[in-house]
Amino acid sequence: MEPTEADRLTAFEARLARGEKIEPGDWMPEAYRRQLIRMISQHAHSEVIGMLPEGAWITRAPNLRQKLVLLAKVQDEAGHGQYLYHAAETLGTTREAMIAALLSGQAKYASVFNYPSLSWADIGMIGWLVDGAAILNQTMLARCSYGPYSRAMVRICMEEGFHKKQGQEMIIRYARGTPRQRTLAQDALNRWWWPALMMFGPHDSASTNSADLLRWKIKTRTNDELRQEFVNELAPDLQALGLAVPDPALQFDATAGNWISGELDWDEFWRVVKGGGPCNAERLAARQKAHDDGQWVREALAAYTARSAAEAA
Ligand code: FAQ
Repeated sequence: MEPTEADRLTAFEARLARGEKIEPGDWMPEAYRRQLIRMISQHAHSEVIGMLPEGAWITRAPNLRQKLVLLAKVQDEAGHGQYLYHAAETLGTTREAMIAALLSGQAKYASVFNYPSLSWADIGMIGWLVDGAAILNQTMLARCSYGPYSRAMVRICMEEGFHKKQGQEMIIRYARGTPRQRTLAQDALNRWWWPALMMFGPHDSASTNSADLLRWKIKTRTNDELRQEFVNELAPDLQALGLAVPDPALQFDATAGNWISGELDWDEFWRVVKGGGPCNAERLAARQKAHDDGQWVREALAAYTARSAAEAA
């Protein structure tokens, strides 16, 4: 007798409980597939849009070494986008559909990339805070139940580790540097601290997807748990450098061993997520231009593929 949907779901959940990875050809609930496509494609878009705030500084790097480091970092983000689009394609969606959703403004991407990078110190702060936040989240995702996503995360996390170190190294140097460098580092911290905390998403109580994601071991930790770990790691390190975390309410709860933040500005978060941030329009326009400029490459590739297939027939 053919297994029913209920039998399949039970067998699927038993696999998850045993810690098995789900692979592309395996049976999976439609909601699991939809959640993964949503999350992996948003993640891919974030990597690609995330190239823009830093890419803007490649031509203004203060010396050749710094330019090489930044070039390598931005190029890594493009690679991360590639792995992730491929991982999403294993679930039955297409690159074209995902890009169309991004360019039409229908798909989301990380809110943090809708803020401008105003000084060279921002490059360091993005590396330390934004890559640092991404690593915490992605180390969790490297253990997620979907094989292609978890394997992509392993390599991505290694590269993000290098990105975080380059940012941390720069900020430590600036914090111990000239008064002008200290001011630049503090100003960058003031502007990137809250957007970095927002990367972890809304509070658990407002997180519409977490219940499904936790049930299916796509996420294994909640938005608030990861955000707390981030604040616990960053607040003392920044303060040790003499930098002030721009949160007057920040305090250490010795009983719980946690640094407790003030409340995030959730109106701002949702405004940016919904397209109303300082750079949303600029970011999408830049992606649209890159897409249009690449049209001839896609056409040439399609023509080459068609000719190769005709010759082989
Ligand atoms: N920005 O129900 P939840 C990087 C949306 S990669 C925009 O809690 P979920 C590398 C969410 O989509 C950074 N939208 O959502 C780099 C949902 O809307 P939907 C990206 C957000 O999925 C570094 C709604 O709000 N990383 O930085 C955000 O359970 C430097 C309700 O939220 C990933 O994408 C946000 N911050 O948790 C590159 C990791 N937060 O879709 C260049 C994978 C929430 O229902 C330079 N993703 N929303 O319409 C995840 O881990 C999760 O999707 C979360 C959100 C944690 C982002």
